[in-house]
Amino acid sequence: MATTKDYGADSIRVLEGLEAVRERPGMYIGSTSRKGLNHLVYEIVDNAVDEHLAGFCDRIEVTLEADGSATVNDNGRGIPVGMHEKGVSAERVVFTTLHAGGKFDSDAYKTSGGLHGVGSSVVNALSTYLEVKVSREGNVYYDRYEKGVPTVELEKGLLPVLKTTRKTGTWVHFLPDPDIFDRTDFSGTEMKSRLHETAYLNPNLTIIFEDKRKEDNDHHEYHEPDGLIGFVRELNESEEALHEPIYLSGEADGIMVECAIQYVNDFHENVLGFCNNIFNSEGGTHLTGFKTIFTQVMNTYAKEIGILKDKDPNFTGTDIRNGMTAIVSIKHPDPRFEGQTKTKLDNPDANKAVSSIIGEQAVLHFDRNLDELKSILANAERAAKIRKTEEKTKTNMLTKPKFSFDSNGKLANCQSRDPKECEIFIVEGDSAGGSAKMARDRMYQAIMPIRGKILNVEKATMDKVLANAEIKTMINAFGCGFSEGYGNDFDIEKLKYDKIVIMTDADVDGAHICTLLLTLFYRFMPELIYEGHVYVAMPPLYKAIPSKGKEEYLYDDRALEKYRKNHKGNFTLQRYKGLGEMDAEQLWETTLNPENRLLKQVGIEDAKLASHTTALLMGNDVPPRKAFIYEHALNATIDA
Ligand code: 1YM
Repeated sequence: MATTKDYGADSIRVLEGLEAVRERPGMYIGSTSRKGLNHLVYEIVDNAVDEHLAGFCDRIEVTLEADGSATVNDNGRGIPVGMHEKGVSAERVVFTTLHAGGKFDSDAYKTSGGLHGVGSSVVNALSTYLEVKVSREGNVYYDRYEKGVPTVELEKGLLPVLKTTRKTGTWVHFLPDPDIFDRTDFSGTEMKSRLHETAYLNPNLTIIFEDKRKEDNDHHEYHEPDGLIGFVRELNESEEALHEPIYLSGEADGIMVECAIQYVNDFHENVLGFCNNIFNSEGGTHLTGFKTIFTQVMNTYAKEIGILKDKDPNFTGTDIRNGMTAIVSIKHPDPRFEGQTKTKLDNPDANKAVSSIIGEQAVLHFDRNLDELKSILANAERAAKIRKTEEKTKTNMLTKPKFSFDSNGKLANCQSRDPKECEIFIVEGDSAGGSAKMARDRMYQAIMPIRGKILNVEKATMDKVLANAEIKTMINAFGCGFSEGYGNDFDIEKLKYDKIVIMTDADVDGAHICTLLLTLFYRFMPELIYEGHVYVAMPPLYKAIPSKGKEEYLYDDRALEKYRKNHKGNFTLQRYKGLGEMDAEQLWETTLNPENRLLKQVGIEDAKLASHTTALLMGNDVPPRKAFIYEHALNATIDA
């Protein structure tokens, strides 16, 4: 096929648009880390899901090819290939124009994609090559691009035909551009989780995932006819459920509202919000509406049944949601998001619609299911009791003199008081802690050694958590308090360190301590993670000492492999078992010095995975925990 020729003024403008994507990829896909890489696939999948929502597609295949490329295939109508007003095939417009065509932006429910239909052209711009086959009107049409630039010559603006077919659908195949991404190996684990989630949110859709990069192909078929009910069941699979999941749904003001609820015999709440199939990690108006109306309905029942007397104060929202797992999913024709990360829904009418549908449907449901109602209210009563006791504990704690972290001798603080430049290292073990104290830049780096395992916060109650000396010291050192269901005293503005760095050994115990710390932050100080303050230090695994030339620290097995390949001549390999094996100088050089060290930023956007994992991690099995740490570390972005 011939290569690109003259595309006229319009196309030049188009290409300039895609150039902007290549210049600032983060603006379009969030980041160029592995997370951003996976996003490329989700963008294409989301278009296929839109086609499903439009009622024309019930099967999507996602394949991670052995050579690092990816293929997404659907059985919808096929992207339109006819002449667009711009003088080329509509397909070309879709793949080369940012915000492709206002026409589909405004169509109700054509909004499953997180980036509102801009997806195809963004993926195209960030791919070394991208190929499209559209099966439509009896033909298979073909197009191809390199870094967003078409390489197929059109005949009177129209696409070449490869062959005839009776089928319809769209096939997109692309290779992410290594010039753009930090790494180009998709995370299969994360992708499977997201595709499974999409299947739960779209009960009539089947998604087939295949990973051909592995020796024995990883093959999964996701079809979840029970939808949100199945989703809630999965979230609660390792818990003791108090009743069958409750499903409520309806439509108000053009907004579709769906919700599944199930209580478990545990004390935390897990309420997740989705808008147009996209997870909203920071919640938003749909969740506010849900929480407010549900609290109101349950308090009304509590008074009606006599669990609360007229003079009693109402249960708080957190009392009511004690042990609740819920998913609220809405379809909104024009979703708006708040904040930088665009993960908090902002439409006021979403609050109203959810409130109206859930208010009405919950009453219809509980009027007919009194036993369920009673067990949920009994749960709320228990929570209220605990809350009252804990409020007392907290008051007592606050009236006692504040413990100072200087006096308990643990924290070696830094001299600077400018949070923007300060870092705190939480170091496993007294010996590594001692070396770190000597090695650090005491102007900016604070060291807090922790001994062995901290308390398992997932299972412990609030007063135990607060009574734990190491946790107390940590909360005190960070300076912003802590939040939990029972009141929110956390203030990120008061954080005294820009970076909180977990520094544990690269072994199972280290992984365990790291997990416990992440759980503590996730449960009681989630903003630390959301705002990107939490990091995991990656000390080197090896030191290569060549017979001639400079010694080199190697941070993982990949680095070792590379060193082996590139290094000519003999070298001795020293393997580090733990931080304690390094002297102060080595520790500075490898792990503390911002010039050389490798830090991985911890992120929790995918709270489904996180909340799932937190529960999973706190089981008695060590292997899943270890897997989590490794997966987390791999997904994290490197802070160079
Ligand atoms: C593997 C990726 O993109 N499928 C897909 C996309 C479209 C349609 C069907 C489609 C939409 C419409 C009409 C419409 C898109 N079309 C457009 C545009 N799969 C994938 N399947 N006919 C077909 O929205 O009216 C953009 S996406 F703009 F050309 F209509």
